Order: sequence, then C-alpha cells, then structure tokens
Amino acid sequence: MTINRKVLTLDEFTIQQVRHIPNATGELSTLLRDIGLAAKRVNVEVNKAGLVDILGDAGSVNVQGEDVKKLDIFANDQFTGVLQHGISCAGIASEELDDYIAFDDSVSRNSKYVCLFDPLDGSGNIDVNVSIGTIFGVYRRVTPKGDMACKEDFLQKGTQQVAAGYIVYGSSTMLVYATRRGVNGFTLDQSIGEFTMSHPDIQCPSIGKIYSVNHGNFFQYMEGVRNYINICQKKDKSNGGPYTQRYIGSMVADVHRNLIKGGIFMYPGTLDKPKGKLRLLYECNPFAFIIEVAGGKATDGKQRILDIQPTELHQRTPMFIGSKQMMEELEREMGKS
Ligand code: P6P
Repeated sequence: MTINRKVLTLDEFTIQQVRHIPNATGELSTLLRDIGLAAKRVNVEVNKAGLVDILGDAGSVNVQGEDVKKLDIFANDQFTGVLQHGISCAGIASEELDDYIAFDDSVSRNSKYVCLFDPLDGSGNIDVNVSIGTIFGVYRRVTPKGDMACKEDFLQKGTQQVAAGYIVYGSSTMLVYATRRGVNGFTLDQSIGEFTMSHPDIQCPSIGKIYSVNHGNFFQYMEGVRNYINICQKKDKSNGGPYTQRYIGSMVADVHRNLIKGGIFMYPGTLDKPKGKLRLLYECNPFAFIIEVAGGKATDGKQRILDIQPTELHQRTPMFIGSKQMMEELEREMGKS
C-alpha cells in the first residue's frame, strides 16, 4: 500500500521505499532516518550560532553552565552518536576525526553499512551567516558481519555507495539524498519538526548558466581550466549565455544550487596544491553519486570521481561537477592542454 498523501515526511518516504524493494531489511532506511534526526539537532545549534555572545564561543561555558563545543565538533558528535546507537552502521569516518571508528558492540558489528561524512562543511562561514552543510556517503561493509569494521570498509570507490546525501543549513534547512532509485529533497518543516518532501525526483538540468569557481586562484589553474573559464565569461545569447558566476565558498550551497538550477562547480588543483582542497571520500564522492543519479557528471579532470580508488581517508582531489553538457564542454577544453 502506498501512502497517497501529497506531503510525505522523510520517515514515511524511507519506510515506503522499503515496501517497494524486494528483500529490503529496512536497515538503510533506518540509517537515513538516524541521519535526519542528527541533522535536526545540528540545525538547532547552527541557527543559534549567531548568538555566540549569549551562548559563548567554543571552549567557554554558556549561560546554562554547559561547555560550549565548536559547532564542527558538536555536529560530528551528533552524527557519530545516532549512527553508533542505531542498528544499521558498523562504523564511521569523519572529516573531524584522524581515523575511522569501528563500533564495538554486537549490534554494530553485525550491521550492514558504514558511513563517511563531513559533519559541518564550510563552518568558517558560520560567523558571517552564510549557508553551511553536512555531507554523507553510505557503503555496504566489505568485511564479514560480526567482526568490527576495518579500513577497507571505508576505502571503497564511490561507485560502491548505496546512498549519499547532504543537509544544507540555509534560508531553509533541506536534506537531499540519493539512492540508485533517484534523488529526493526534503525541507524541514519547523512546525512539526519533520523533513517533508519538497523536491521529488530531482534531475540536474543538462545545461545551465551558472559557473562556480574561486577566481582568486585563476592564474594557478591549468591552461584548460583557464580556457574554459574564459569561454564562460564570453558566453552570450548566441551560444547559451550569458553565464553568471556564483561562488558562495560553501560547497554544499554552491552544488545544491547548481543541482537544482543547472550549472558547474569547479575546485581545480593549483600549481602549489595539484590535488586541490576538497576531500574525496566525504565531500566529492557523495556529491558525485548524487549528481550522476540526477543526470550530471563529476570528474577530477581526468576520470570519474566515483572511479577513483581511495588510498587514504582524507585524501584530496580536484573536483569538477555539474550539468552534463557544461561538463562535456569543460572536458573538451581540458583535453586540449
Ligand atoms: P576556497 C569550505 O571550507 C570548503 O571546503 C568548501 O565548502 C568550499 O567550496 C571551499 O572550501 C571554498 O574554498 O579556497 O575557495 O575558500
């Protein structure tokens, strides 16, 4: 039986997915609901972040006499906690933690999935009230259930993700996640404290008019990237333009906008940092999975992001992601150099 109501909550939608998938155990749906719960808790603190003078900055004691944590650490603890105390996750890796954590209790050891996340990406923007986000990817563990998770469970190619998503804490708070069945967006309805479906079956437009890149590094980019940026600047009505340059400095916000409206986001390597800044496992792989399910593309300039075989948890990669036709035009330019 399918719930025939216009507005589905995240919980209702994930449970409904279980009903449609033969042999589904509900573990993935439970994990996604756990992530939704942590996201709601983080959202409360992010929304208060502007009140630092009242709450006290990280390391201080707030009016309730509680130790105030950095929001990064707070967010990390929330996502780690719900996954550790859930029934679906054997372990986690986080941008905030040097190494992975394998949960050592019988339920976790027998759980099917591992989760990698950046708990609060762009947190440097909190002080100026710019949108920030959480990014996550979910994999089936490759080591035997019953044992504790091991490093190889976390060093899988992005193609092995069973789900990936992000939360954007912005003018509204949205949770967007993809499985191979599609990409769906849920907006937090504060009146009932639930993520409710607002963007069903998201498709990335095959072309757009927005390009996102840090122009401050322009002369450090390789020639093909510089040539493509010049092409973007010269677009006019005769060839699909004019383009607009939009760069928030918060990847979740930039990529979310381009996913919905069409566009391309680039964080290339530079002369002094050829691997760029963004992390493969918990920033680029999740977004690459989402954009490909939505019809877009994501590469490191040479190969699909999802095909990269990771060798370490925190490795970086150049990142080019967005609308299919825009990515193909970029690839043509990069192929010439
Ligand atoms: P830059 C935020 O710190 C972040 O990791 C991404 O969210 C964002 O896209 C990028 O860095 C911005 O980096 O070097 O352009 O300031």
